[in-house]
Amino acid sequence: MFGKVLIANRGEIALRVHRACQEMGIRTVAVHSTADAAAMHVRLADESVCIGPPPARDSYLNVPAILSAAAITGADAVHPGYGFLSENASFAEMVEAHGLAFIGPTPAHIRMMGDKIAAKDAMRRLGVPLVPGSLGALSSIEEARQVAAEVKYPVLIKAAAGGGGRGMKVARSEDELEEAWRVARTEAKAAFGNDEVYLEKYLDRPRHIELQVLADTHGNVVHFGERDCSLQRRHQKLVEEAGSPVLNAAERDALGAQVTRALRELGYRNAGTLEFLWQDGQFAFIEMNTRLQVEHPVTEMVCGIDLVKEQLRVAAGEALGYGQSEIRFHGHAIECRITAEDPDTFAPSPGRVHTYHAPGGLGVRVDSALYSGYAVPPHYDSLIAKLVVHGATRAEAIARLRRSLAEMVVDGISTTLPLHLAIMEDPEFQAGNYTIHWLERFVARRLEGG
Ligand code: MV4
Repeated sequence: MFGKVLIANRGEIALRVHRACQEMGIRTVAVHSTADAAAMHVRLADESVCIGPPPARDSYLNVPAILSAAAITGADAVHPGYGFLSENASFAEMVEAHGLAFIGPTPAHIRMMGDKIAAKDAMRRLGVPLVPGSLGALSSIEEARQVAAEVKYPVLIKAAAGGGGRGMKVARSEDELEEAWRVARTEAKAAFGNDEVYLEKYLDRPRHIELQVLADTHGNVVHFGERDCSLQRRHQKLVEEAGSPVLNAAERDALGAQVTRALRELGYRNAGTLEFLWQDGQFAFIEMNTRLQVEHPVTEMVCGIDLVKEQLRVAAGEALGYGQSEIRFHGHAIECRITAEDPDTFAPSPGRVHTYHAPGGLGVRVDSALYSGYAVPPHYDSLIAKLVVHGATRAEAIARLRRSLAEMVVDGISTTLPLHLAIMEDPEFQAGNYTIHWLERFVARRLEGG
């Protein structure tokens, strides 16, 4: 096992990785910007190195500074967390070139999945179901017209280098296609330096369901079930649950078997998540994330495993040591992403937290780097705490979240706690009756209602 791991991240996820290392007897190195000198991830790590000024591009994205920090502290592995450099294939390559282990997939797999066309092509060849659309990149507007006529309108033009909702344009009919094609390509070129686009039939009311997988370097691949991440606003997830209210055990097993077979074939390693759109009982693969995700705790709660420890073990070359049949799903888990934002307008609300009080009790977990007196810096994303609960049933998990949200105190800044409480109290949410569009409408309705 590794002796020392450098954690190339900040906030709650840096703390999350530190905790796994600590329990495994691995020492940790925190890196931080000057804005984060008093941050909890720095306080708890065994060592810390300042890697630059507040802007992420000069610190948490500063590859030479991070590699130097690893060298001077004698770290033997790097955990990238999520965001920042976590899905940067060149960074993973440089980490390995410096003789360090990258705690994640191979650079080649990160690169493949970063290209949404290559990712879909690989999954198609491996028999994973996709949304109907173009086979590969569109070479001309004529080809776009032809494929759109085949799959029928409405259609979406998506950027190969996109993902997470960036670089997407809908065309509801043939008159809108040329404009969508032109705008998507222009935006993709400007945002990613790559104007390759592809086309898919537009699904109008899907759920976003993703599957958590883990692979060792000995050919073993398992899945840890699905998460329903449909409750999002402007591509920011607010609530995630495991399992999905719309899947039964047989459907989960069938999807899992198909996906683990595909990833074994691909020679994938470490953790990953396959994103699907689900509509009318059908799954369609859209993208794969080659990192540990924000919402991984709901999976941990229903499976009773520590995904970060598993990442560390397989990155060190250990075999999984268990099979799919030994992974069981117990009860239901829900996560609320509490952010430092106005709960009505979503305006950022950085600043000093006077009082922080975390809820507790059976089945309650809070992943947060907050403490009383901490100042949330304005330079980074606004996530301040993940409140995750487990219950024997979905109804128990919701009841537990309602009482935990009511117990939680974050004073001095605005947070989304009141919005989360309102979601938990909503009858449609309680019935599990929602799509990817539900939350935007809920937020609008709440605002009108005053
Ligand atoms: C789609 C779609 C409908 N049809 N693809 C948005 C983010 C990116 N990961 C894929 N996205 C979508 N792709 C087809 N063919 C609708 C979305 C989408 C979405 C997907 C998941 C979660 C939230 C979403 C919000 C708006 C649009």
